[in-house]
Amino acid sequence: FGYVSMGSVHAGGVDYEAVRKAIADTLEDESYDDGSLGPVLVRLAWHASGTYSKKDGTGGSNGAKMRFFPEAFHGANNGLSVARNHLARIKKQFPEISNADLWTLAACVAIEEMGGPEIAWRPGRTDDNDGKLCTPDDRLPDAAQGADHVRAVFGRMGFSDREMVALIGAHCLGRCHENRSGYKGPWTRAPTTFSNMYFTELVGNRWTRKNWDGPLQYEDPTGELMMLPADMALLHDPAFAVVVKEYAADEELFFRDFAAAFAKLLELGCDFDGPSTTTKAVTAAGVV
Ligand code: CCH
Repeated sequence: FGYVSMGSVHAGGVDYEAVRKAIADTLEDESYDDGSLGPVLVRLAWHASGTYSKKDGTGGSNGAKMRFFPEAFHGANNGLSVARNHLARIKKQFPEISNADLWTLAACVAIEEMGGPEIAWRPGRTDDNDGKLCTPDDRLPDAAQGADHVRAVFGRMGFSDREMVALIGAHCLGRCHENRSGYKGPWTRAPTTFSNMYFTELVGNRWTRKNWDGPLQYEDPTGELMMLPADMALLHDPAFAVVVKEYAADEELFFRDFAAAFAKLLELGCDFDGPSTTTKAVTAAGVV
C-alpha cells in the first residue's frame, strides 16, 4: 500500500475494514422498499455533499451538517432520516469514525456492494457540533426544472456537463416515494443494482406524461418506470443527450466516469492532507 496515505488511514484509530463490513452486512432489509438500504444511503451522501458552493466554499459533506436543524428539515432531505438513523446505529459500534466520514463511506460501500464501480474515498472529515454551518434551503436541484437549472446547480458545485450526466446516472438506484418528494416509482426494473440502465431506459422508451393528481412526471409505455422532468432534460438538451447516449451504449465508460465524479462530489469542500485512495485499499489496511 505504498500509495495509501497511511497518515490519514491511521488517523483516529478507526478499523475501516470492520466499518466497511458492518455497512455491507446491514444493507439488505427485506421489509424496506426493494429490499436494500443501499439507494437511500447513496442519496444521503449526495445530499450531504451537494450543498457545496465553489463561490464561497460553504456546504459539502464535511461536518455532517444534515444532523442539525434546519438542514435535517429541508424538503429535499425528506426520508433521509432512514439513512441517518441506520448509520447512527453503526456509529455506536465505531464511535471513532466521524459521521461525515461514515456517511460518505457508506455510499461508496453501498455502490460497490450493489455491483457498481470501486470509488476512491478517504477519511479525514470532521463533525460539526451544531447547525451554524447549515446552508440555505436552495442548494439541491429541483426535480421539476430543466437543463438550465441542472447546469446552474451542478455548475455551482464545480461539475462539467459530462460529470453532471454521470452523477445523475445514480438514478439507476432506488425510487421516488410519494410521501417524501411527491413523485412515485423507480427509474429501472433493478433498483438495487448499480448499472447503466437509467440511460438505456431513458433512450430506449417513449416517455409520456403520467396522468395523475401528483406533480408532472413521465412514464414508460408499461407505466411501471418513471422519469422526473429534470431527468427528461438530459434527453432534450443536445449536449447532455450526447453523453446519455454514450453511457447507454457503454456501461464501463459510465462506471469509470461515475466513480471519478462521485469521488469528487464526496470531497467537495473537504480539506485533506493525504492523497486519495480507494475504499478497498483504505479498508484493506485493516486495524489502524
Ligand atoms: Fe436523485 N432524486 N436527483 N440523485 N436520487 C431522488 C431519488 C434518488 C434528483 C431528484 C430526486 C442525483 C440527482 C438528482 C438518488 C441519487 C442521486 C428523488 C426521489 C428525487 C425527486 C426522492 C424520494 O421520493 O425518495 C434531481 C432533480 C437530481 C438532479 O438534477 C444525484 C447526483 C444522485 C447521486 C449521485 C438516489 C440513489 C435516489 C433514490 C433514493 C431512494 O430512497 O430510493
